[in-house]
Amino acid sequence: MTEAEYPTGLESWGYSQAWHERFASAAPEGSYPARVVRDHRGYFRVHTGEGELIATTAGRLKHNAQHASELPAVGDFVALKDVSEAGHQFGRGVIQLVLPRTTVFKRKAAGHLTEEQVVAANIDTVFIVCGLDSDYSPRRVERYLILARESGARAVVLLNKSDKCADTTKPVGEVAVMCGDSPVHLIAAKPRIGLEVLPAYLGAGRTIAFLGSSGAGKSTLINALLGEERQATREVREADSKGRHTTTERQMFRLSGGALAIDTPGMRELQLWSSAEEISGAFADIEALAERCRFRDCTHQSEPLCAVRDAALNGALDAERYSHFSKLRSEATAIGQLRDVKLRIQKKAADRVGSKALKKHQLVHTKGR
Ligand SMILES: Nc1nc2c(ncn2[C@@H]2O[C@H](COP(=O)(O)OP(=O)(O)OP(=O)(O)O)[C@@H](O)[C@H]2O)c(=O)[nH]1
Ligand SMILES: [Mg+2]
Ligand SMILES: [Zn+2]
Repeated sequence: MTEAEYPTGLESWGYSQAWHERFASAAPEGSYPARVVRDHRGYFRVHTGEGELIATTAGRLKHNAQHASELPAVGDFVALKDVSEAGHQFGRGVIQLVLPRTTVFKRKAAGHLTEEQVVAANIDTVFIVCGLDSDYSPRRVERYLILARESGARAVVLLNKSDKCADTTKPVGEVAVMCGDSPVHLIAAKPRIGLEVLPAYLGAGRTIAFLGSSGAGKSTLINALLGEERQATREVREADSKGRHTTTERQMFRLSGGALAIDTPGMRELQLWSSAEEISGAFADIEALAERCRFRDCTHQSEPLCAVRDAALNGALDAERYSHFSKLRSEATAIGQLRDVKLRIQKKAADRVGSKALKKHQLVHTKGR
């Protein structure tokens, strides 16, 4: 327990009495609260409410982490030890502890089979940004929506570059179907069309994150909200509208209205980190159809008397939506199996360590006698 003073300045970075209580009940003596505002891969920038420090992660925190996802990420509130030395341009801190997150957007780490990666933490609203140029992909929006739902944050889809799209009714309709009760807005960040819908999400102290593929216009949006060109942006490729991975680090900005906005690099891979059940939950229309399947645990692939497959065959269910559902579900099943294998391996290792410790303990005892 620490009797830390309430850091008033940190409120402008989203801190609150509730966070202070979490901090006070968990933080080590002599540490103080801060928020991670930039991930430099390997080290961080944190804001203490009074200023920014460069921070590293305490060895003990790294050592005790079971998963990479327990390590600090942009948006996290942390307990920090100040190790600044006189004469250095920047203050230095060591992150002792990550406070329990209220929401967290995760994905399966690119290239890793079973490691999850935190994209942003403690966010109120996830903006899924999708360009309506030739990079438009409703299937990608769907993947983002699934991850956003699991994050605990509210998801909002921003269909950007409306100025590049002659007929917006088709994409808006398509995305609205999969969105359920998540709002969809049609905007154009560069010519600043439709941006008047955004302030409703940007109250003081609220945290929002912009996610989406490279070139979708996330940094352009951040600049529009900041009212200045703080983030670099770059033309997309002529041929296929793909972005050039201009933003390379996750970073949080304070907007003039007091909201905190996180810009993220476009993701090359967006693999799911969900169970098959979570996937099904995201496809409400398919769930409804599934009630008429012959088997309760029907996977809607090859079982007889499957209402979902029948609907896809006779056109009542969009065939493309059915095939996307099947693909995501089998991906999720595979990940679920890998996750189980990993858990079994971890448990075995823990048991081994446990029995070693027991032996050592017994040894000490026999010696002591
Ligand atoms: N026509 C048009 N172009 C836009 C719009 N929004 C963004 N762009 C352009 O799209 C290109 C890519 O925008 P960025 O903001 O760099 O994209 P990003 O999502 O930040 O991309 P990464 O940082 O690579 O992930 C830039 O040339 C922008 O000027 C828009 O509404 N209309
Ligand atoms: Mg960018
Ligand atoms: Zn079925």
